[in-house]
Amino acid sequence: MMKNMKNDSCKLSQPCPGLFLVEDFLLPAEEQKLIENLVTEISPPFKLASFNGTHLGKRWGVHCNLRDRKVGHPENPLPTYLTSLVQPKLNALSNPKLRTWSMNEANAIEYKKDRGHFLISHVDDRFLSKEAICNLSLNGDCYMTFTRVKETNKGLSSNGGKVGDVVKVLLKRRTLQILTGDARYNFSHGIKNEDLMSSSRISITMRESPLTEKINK
Ligand SMILES: O=C(O)CCC(=O)C(=O)O
Repeated sequence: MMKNMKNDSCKLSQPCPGLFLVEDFLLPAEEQKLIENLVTEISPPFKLASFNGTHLGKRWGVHCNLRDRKVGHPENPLPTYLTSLVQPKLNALSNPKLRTWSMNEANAIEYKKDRGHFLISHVDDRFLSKEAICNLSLNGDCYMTFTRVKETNKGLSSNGGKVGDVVKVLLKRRTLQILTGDARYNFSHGIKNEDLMSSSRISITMRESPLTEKINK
């Protein structure tokens, strides 16, 4: 159980170094509101994506071009259900990495189990997004597989471990994941189709880009 975050009604855990889980981060009614907004809003729509696995996806905020490693102007503004519902709840957690954290980029993914959807194992770009990455699970549970791809850097808190080590993490619906340190930089994360535990699962991943100010000012 981790000690540096307080939240009276949430169950907190750290299944992998640097990965913090906050179960029941959302109330069932808040989860329903987010799902309803995500599936009913016309712009942006969910579209079939194949860049990092096959699934339905949409994104908001600054445009991170992973190929050129550049950050461009926002294409779709961040929706108010993220900026006014989720952002204040994130800043209210006592994790020091989230105290001044402010999302300027987010994407949602819908996985349909019967369509074979999955997420390719990847490490989020270390230059295009700041350290803390926040991720919400909605509508269904799944296992996410974390695989160590690098030894621990000096200064990151870790129990050690070898490249290739695998940690399977149960993500229940309404759980918040906060990826920092080792989990953020030295483990890849992905979701196999067989590890989706319901017919549909939706995730929202929120990031802060450090490069935006230079480009937008
Ligand atoms: O579906 C998830 O929970 C993870 C999504 C993710 O890692 C991403 O969008 O980069």
